[in-house]
Amino acid sequence: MKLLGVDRSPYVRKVRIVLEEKGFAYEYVQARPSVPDSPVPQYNPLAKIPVLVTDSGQGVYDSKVIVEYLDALEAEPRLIPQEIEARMEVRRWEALGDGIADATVLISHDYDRRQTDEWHQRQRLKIDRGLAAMEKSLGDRAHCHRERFSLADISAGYALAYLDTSLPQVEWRGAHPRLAALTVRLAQRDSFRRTMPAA
Ligand SMILES: N[C@@H](CCC(=O)N[C@@H](CS)C(=O)NCC(=O)O)C(=O)O
Repeated sequence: MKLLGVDRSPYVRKVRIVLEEKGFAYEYVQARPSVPDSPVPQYNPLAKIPVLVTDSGQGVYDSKVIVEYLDALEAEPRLIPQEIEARMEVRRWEALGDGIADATVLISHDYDRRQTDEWHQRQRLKIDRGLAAMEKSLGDRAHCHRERFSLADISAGYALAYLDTSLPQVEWRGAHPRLAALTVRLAQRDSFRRTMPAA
C-alpha cells in the first residue's frame, strides 16, 4: 500500500505513526494536494491528505477512516479497543487531538488575514479547553486510555507535537504537567521518532 502526504501535515503524521506501530510495510509518497498534477485528487476527490492507496488501487480517506481500516486489517497490536465504551473513549481522544490540530492549523495558517480577534480567541479556546480535557482525562496514568498504549496516546502525541512546532508561543506545559510528561515518553517511541518532521 501507499500513503500520500507531506511530513508537516499533522493528520499525515497520525497515520504514519499508526502504520509504524502496526508494523505495516508501505510506500510513502510525498504529495502536496494543491499543486498542478498532484496525484492526490485522483484518489481523494476532496484533494486532501492523507490518502492511503490500497494494493488494489482504492483511495482511503480521511485520517480517521484510514486509522480504523489499518487497525482492522492487522489485529495486533490493537490500537482501537472493540468493546463499545472503551472504543468510544479512545475515539474521543482522537476527536480531541484532531480538534486541537484543526484549530492550530487555522490559527497558524491564518487562512484569512481579515479574521477578527474574536475568531482567533475562539480557536484558542478550542485548544485551551482541549488541553484541559486531555490533562484531566489522563490523570496519573502512564497512558491516555486505561493501562495500555492506544490510538488515544497517538492522538494526544501528534496534536501536541504539532501545536509546539506551529504555535510555539502557546505555553501549555506549566498548566498541564501530566501531558507534558506524556509527550516526553511518547517522543521516545520509534514510531514518533521515525515520523518527526525535519525542522
Ligand atoms: N479531517 C481530515 C483533515 C485533512 C486535511 O485538512 N489535510 C490538509 C493538510 S494538513 C489538506 O490536505 N489541506 C488541503 C486542502 O484543504 O485543500 C483528516 O483527518 O484527514
